[in-house]
Amino acid sequence: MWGVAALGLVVEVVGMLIPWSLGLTRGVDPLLARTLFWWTGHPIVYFWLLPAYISWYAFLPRQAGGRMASEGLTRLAFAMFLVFSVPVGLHHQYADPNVQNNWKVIHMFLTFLVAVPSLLTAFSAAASLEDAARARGGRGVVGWVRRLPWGNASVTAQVLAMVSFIFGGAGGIVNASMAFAPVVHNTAWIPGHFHITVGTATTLTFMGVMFWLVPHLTGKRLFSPRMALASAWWWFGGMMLFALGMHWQGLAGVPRRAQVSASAQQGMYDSMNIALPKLLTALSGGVLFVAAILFYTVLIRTLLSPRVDDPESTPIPTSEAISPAGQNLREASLLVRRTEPLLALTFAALILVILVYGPVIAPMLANYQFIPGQRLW
Ligand SMILES: [Cu+2]
Repeated sequence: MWGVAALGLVVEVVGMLIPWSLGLTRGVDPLLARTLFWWTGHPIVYFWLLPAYISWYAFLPRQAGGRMASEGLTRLAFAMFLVFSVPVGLHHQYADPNVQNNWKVIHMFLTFLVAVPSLLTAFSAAASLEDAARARGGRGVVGWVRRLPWGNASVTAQVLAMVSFIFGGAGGIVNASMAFAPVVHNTAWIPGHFHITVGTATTLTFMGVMFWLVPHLTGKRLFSPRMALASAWWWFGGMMLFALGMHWQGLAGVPRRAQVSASAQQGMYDSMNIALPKLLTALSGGVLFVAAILFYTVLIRTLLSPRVDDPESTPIPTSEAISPAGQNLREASLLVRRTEPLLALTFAALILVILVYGPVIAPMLANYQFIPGQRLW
């Protein structure tokens, strides 16, 4: 994925920015630069998200006392991410001129396809948690949720992270849609969206992973598991308040960045009826500050505590699958060289990227305009 995703930024930096900075060219073409940037810029979110997914598939089921739902489904989800993560960058450029609407629409539909592996993951994660809760005596259609190991800070942090990602994913579909994007474009909605995706779904997952990984790597015991648990709940609560306040303000029209002078802004905000969402956002800062203090206290006190076990004596919580890889899949990886399916998928991803970016970039190259811009050096 990184090989394919990095190409855009590499071409932009090596072909445009470095020659410009050395004075070899008169400027850059901003539209082409933006397009190459978003080729890489969209898949950058998977740099955060996929490690969290790996934890949800490979470790969390075991930690909760259950099994991963299906190995085949897991492989399919990651294969779909590889193929569909890159050819979607125009969904960041709906407002850019000189890009044909047809291509924006095609990138939009490919973006919606990325929702498929995310929904597979939601199904798979819920199924493995249900498996864990039923093994612990959970009953009922939803009553099993109570039997999850809510006292385990690592599990709780990751389950709360998944809950936040339900709202983050729903908002993402709004952002990706050409019909709704202009409503939320450049408003407070957007940073609200980041805070429940990267700021909670992935950050809180990483916090949960650290609660077992740091003891595993150092041979030290987690300092105050109760404080660790509290930090997860405070972070989740704070981010939910923040996101509610910011999405709400965005819909009211509050800009994402300060765009006018402070006095003019005051008059503009007065007409918006945003006292309540502003209060929520302000409160959330305090809640998140408490969460951060709790988290870093746990982390630093853990690191400063004496070593009590061999490093790596805490087991890595690797999950088994309820439905392991089928006979075909296992035979395929024995008969065919293991790397071949991966190569074929990478090749498919590259072809798709060329198909949907070629006709967008070719006219930009044909109409290249040197814009001098500002020299900051
Ligand atoms: Cu994107």
